[in-house]
Amino acid sequence: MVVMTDNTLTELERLMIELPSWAFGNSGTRFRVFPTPGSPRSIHEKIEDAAQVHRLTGLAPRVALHIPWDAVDDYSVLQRHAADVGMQIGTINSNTFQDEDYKFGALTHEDDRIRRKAIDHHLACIDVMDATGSRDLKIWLAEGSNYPGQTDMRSRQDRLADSLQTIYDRLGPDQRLVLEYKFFEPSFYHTDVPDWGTSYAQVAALGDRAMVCLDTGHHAPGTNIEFIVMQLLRLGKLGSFDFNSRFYADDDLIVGAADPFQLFRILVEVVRGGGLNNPDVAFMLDQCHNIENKIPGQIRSVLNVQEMTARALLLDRDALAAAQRENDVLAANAIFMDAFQTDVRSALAEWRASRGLPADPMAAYAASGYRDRIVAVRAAGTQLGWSA
Ligand code: RM4
Ligand code: MN
Repeated sequence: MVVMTDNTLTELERLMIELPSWAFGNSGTRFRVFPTPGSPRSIHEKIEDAAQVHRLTGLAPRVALHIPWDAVDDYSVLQRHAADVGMQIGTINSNTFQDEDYKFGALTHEDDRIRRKAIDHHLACIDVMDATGSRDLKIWLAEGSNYPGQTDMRSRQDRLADSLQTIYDRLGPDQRLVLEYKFFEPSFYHTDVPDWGTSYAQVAALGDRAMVCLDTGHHAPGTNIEFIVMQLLRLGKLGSFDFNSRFYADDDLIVGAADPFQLFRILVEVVRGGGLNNPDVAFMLDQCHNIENKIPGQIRSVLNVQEMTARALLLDRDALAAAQRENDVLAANAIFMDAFQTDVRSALAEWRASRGLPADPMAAYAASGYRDRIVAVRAAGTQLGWSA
């Protein structure tokens, strides 16, 4: 039986993970979207589903919106609805990847009219943030090119810098911009923000309230993601995580499912770099549950983050530092692996029960009857899809 120290429990108590609204809607691959019975028909229902995840885990009081997918006429009504079910509205995500005009770019587009339209969309997202009290504007750009010679990569960086500056200048004093990178897709040859270095260069030019968003699924296979985490924390520019897992490309699978050891290594660097429970570093999920049920899929993900955080906190850092100083390669590695291989599940179950939460949130969800209710109540009407 693992004994958690008071310090570990205090850290776990403060852990907060933001849920993506789009994880609750139907999603799929480019081949097929399989609808899940009971999927939400409105952003209100997505927030109600997110509230179930929080109710059963105590870990996820915020839900991120994607605009225009989650656009409503009155955001104060939406905010009240969220508060009524115990939730807050978190990060606002812009979307410049589904409009016909953006075929050849948005914030990098050669045509000033289209580039201005994309900038204005971001300014409208900041209006939403003002209304919801959200702090972060998250920008992920689908721009790039498919063939060598197709476009001038250099001038696109210059236009991107100019566009981001206009957006950044509109932010309020307590608001931030986080720029997410992704190495490929939908563009297959070059991408305008493909890596942390490009994101860092762009946000560093803007100022203190512009940071990098690291989506764990957005790297080439074999990338040492924990090194990037270390470096961005060292530079004070890690603004947020989009957690998910992947086997091949941007699979958006349950966090920790594909490579639990990688999740552990990332969280070890987060703890090492002061990024845990640090308001400057938002923990978010970015996932699509294509074949599994969405609410338990999100429950499983937040529990996996909690479990790996607990294991990272168990790492004996003093012993590790001593072994590192001695260049005792095998001892250092053994200390590291000991923490990873510690089973914290029953300790966390007990701890949950002691706080009035279900010891087993997955079982509690299955027993709650919530799924049967939404399947019945939402049988009529149109379910929301990933791109609704
Ligand atoms: C993108 C990116 C963004 C997310 C969309 C849905 O790949 O990861 O964070 O908003 O997907
Ligand atoms: Mn993402």
